[in-house]
Amino acid sequence: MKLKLLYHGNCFDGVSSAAIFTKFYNTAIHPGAEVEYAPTMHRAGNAFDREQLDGDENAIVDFKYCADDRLTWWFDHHVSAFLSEEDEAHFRADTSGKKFLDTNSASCAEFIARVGKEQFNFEDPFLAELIEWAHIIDGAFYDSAAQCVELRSSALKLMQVIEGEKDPAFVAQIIRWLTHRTLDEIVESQEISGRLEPILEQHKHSTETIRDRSIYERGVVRFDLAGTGIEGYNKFIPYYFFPETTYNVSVSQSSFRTKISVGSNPWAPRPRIHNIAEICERYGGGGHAVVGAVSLAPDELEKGRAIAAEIVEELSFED
Ligand SMILES: [Mn+2]
Repeated sequence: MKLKLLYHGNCFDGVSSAAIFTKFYNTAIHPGAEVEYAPTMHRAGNAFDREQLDGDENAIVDFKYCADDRLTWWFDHHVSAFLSEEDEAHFRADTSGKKFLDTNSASCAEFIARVGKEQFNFEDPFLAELIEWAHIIDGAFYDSAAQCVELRSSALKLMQVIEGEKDPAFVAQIIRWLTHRTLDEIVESQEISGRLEPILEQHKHSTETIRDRSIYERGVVRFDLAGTGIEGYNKFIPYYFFPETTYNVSVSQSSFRTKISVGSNPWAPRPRIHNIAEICERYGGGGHAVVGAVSLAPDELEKGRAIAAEIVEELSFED
């Protein structure tokens, strides 16, 4: 008996959901089943390699629905859970009682735990710590910028490893550990601490570089990372050094694009008044009300800098 479990790859909630579903399945549904894991990622056009649905039972957690009769279990909480109206109709017509969607759930992990308890009489107090952290991380319910930048908690450290790990076999190992080891025990293990060291070193380097290059004026922090080799960074760093800021605007450059990133501080003393998605859309970019980006060709650095300067001007307060 083999369960194939597809989970949202490189995502703390996806991995947590896989661990919680594993324990649920092995306790309440099919004790002794062998579980095989596969990560799944957002791709343009179609989301699935359907050949992956090769278990005796197949489950997807924290990811889009797949309208395939081989899919036996499904849990998701994303608003964009369906690739098409046909997929949604396929889900609505399902009578198995094993496919679940709740777009109001902050994390898929807590959703699986809730359904397990309410409909299958499954409850495991050991999973409470993991469920709580999936809720904080996937719902972005952080206490402070310091919590996200200093990365003191084991959950946030493990999140860094999960988000950057390229070997699915190692992530499968993390999922199995999460079913019976605490987050502290996992992060203290040799396998994780060895992987964590270079990640934390890189994080420290980008934190210091952003601190040194940032300029704060009239409610906006701006910085330019072109030429530093830094392509991505923890989006809370500007708010850690400039808690008074409402917005941040940055320019970065990689081999495949020049990027203008625009964000807003969740803890700002002066609340955000602009819709950042709307501003980015004007320059061909997009995003959400609170965070957005514009991507240009890699050699359009000067154009990117000019756009960033215009956005900074628009976001700046009068004083
Ligand atoms: Mn999720």
